[in-house]
Amino acid sequence: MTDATGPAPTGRRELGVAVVGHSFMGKAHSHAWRNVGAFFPDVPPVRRQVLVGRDPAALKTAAERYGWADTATDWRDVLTRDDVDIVDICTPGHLHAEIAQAALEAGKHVLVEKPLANSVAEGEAMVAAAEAAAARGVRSMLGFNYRCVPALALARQLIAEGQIGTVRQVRASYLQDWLVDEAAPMTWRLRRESAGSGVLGDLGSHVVDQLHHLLGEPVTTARGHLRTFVPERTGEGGREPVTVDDAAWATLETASGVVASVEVSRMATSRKNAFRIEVYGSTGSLSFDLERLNELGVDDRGLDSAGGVRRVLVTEADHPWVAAWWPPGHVLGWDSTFTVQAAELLTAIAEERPATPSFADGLAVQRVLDAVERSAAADGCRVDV
Ligand code: SOE
Repeated sequence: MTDATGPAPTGRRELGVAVVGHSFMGKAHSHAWRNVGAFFPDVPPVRRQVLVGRDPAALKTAAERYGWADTATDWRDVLTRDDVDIVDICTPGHLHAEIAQAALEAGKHVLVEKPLANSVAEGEAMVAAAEAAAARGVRSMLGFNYRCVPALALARQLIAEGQIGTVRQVRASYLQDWLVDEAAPMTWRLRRESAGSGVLGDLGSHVVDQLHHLLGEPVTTARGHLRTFVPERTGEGGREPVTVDDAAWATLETASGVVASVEVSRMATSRKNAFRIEVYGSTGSLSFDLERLNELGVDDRGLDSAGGVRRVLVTEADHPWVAAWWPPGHVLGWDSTFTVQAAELLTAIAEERPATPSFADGLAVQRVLDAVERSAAADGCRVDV
């Protein structure tokens, strides 16, 4: 039972989930809500209660395929339902702020897909709503799911332990090619009013969050360059201008002086989901490739060693979250990150504590993306975040 004062103590009570949206991320999150109890039996049990979508026919098909008990065509309907405790927002970015604030006000725990919002101002309002709701025991979390990759969690541990010395520079890229064909149709992701930005917010948000998470400190300055290679595409109503970036480049600096070169693109022919990050320290380095997500390249034997980079298969029981899955060597998939993410939120709810990444973590990323756009608009000059 949720009311304006906040949710009833959860303990082991079954929690009802509503997911808003049933496209790519709605499918990934449905998969996670279906499986989380099997791999993380200590979290509160969940019931896939309501799937929300606008098109009744497509919604019915998705609810049946993904195993949802009920459907709704208006997200507002789930906010008054006592059988819904968690609202999981998998919509285009322009709806994140309105739905999240209303759900938090209604006493629902909220998970929202990245990026947090389409602007810093929207993000600030969401953080204020999350902080007010937290005072009533209502939890909120942002879907930077790559924090749930065991290899990246291990990288964060190794950096924090000083295993590669003082970090000086980072190379990071997130390259896809699903827009390289000029005949690829218009989508909401290519309209500023629905997506807020292009690849910068879609993939660049993951890169910036990983910089914050791995390094444990904020990005403070940015130099940026944006490019739209295909200026118009064909939508349902004919030709339309593309009003967001197809590719983005940035040079970022952190509070301690680390310099990161970042490149994100949806036009990188042959790259499918190539999120790669390399961290270079004073005595070693780490390297990761999402298309080989169970592996971490590690050189931690110091400068006097000719050892070089070794391939660590991050599937041992003592590696982050791996014990919940399979024996060593039985590798995980991209989808596992969403199941771990769901478990992290459910654990925070049960333990009555904040969940991470928080909306504030998302706003920190939003501020960096905004700085990149401000720099790009000023011919790439260095700007403060
Ligand atoms: C989620 O893991 C994700 O990175 C999305 O955020 C991207 O939009 C998608 O292209 C790949 O998967």
